[in-house]
Amino acid sequence: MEKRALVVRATGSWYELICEGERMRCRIRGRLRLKGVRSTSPVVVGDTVRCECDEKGEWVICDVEPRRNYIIRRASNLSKESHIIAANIDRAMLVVTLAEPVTALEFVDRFLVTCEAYKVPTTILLAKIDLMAERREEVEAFCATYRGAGYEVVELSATEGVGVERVRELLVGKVALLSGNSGVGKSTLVRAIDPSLDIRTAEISESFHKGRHTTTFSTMYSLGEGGYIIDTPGVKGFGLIDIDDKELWHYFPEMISRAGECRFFNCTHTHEPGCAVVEAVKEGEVAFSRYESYLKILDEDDKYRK
Ligand SMILES: Nc1nc2c(ncn2[C@@H]2O[C@H](COP(=O)(O)OP(=O)(O)O)[C@@H](O)[C@H]2O)c(=O)[nH]1
Ligand SMILES: [Mg+2]
Ligand SMILES: [Zn+2]
Repeated sequence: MEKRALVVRATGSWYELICEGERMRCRIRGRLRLKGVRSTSPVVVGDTVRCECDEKGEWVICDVEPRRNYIIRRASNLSKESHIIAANIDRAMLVVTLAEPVTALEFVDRFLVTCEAYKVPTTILLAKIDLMAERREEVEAFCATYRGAGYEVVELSATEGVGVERVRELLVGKVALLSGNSGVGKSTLVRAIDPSLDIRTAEISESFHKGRHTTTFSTMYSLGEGGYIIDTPGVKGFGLIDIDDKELWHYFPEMISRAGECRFFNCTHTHEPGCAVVEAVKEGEVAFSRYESYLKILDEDDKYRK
């Protein structure tokens, strides 16, 4: 007998699935493991898998259905090993904080580039907004940068209930990936959205695995109002993979909308005369921090290849 199931937790050694409304735990068939070339795990959260009952009466994952999309990161800048964070995602939600902790803008931009490259619509959640009451200019500047680039930015305070309703709306009937550095408030947000979720269990096993080579596995929660949210552990260095230097600017929406005006059709928006992107940066229409991230990513990828 065979069953189709949704992977809601993947630790590398065991997998938790939802199959016909019921949860089950299972392992992966040995041979399948080998197919996960260059990826730390062949089965990830969000995958639809097929399982079979083995001789011992235990369910094993025997096949993974093709993925609609996925979010991937390189284990580190110099590593060739990649790690798929989650698959079959309708929307990514990037949780960013300007205080406690400070999220680096370069990290935000790298994450957004990855989402653009994999065609995953992304919403930015500017969290712990309650801590920013006296720093409104910074909040406004951040919102202007990313709204100007074409992203929705939701001001959020999970502890005071600000913006939570908008997040809930975005989640209905969808599979959403919640990402962001450790400590920005992802788990607190999940609890605010659906207080009935028992995410303590997950947190305990998460910390249990700390210190191991891969502490990065995600968990998918099924929400009371329909829809799923994937809580990822802190994503630190967010390496980009498979993106060609020549294509990088295609993943900055505000560059796309201006590149048509560049003098050269193959403009890289770095040194060329008559570059409409550089002009827009000078005019303050494209945020300098975004352009800076673009240059940094180009530069770093060069070093990586040499
Ligand atoms: N001031 C404030 N603190 C928050 C908010 N959301 C979470 N926190 C605190 O930030 C810390 C990290 O939260 P947590 O949800 O564990 O972050 P995670 O690592 O992203 O899952 C905890 O001490 C939370 O109480 C918020 O909206 N405002
Ligand atoms: Mg957490
Ligand atoms: Zn240009």
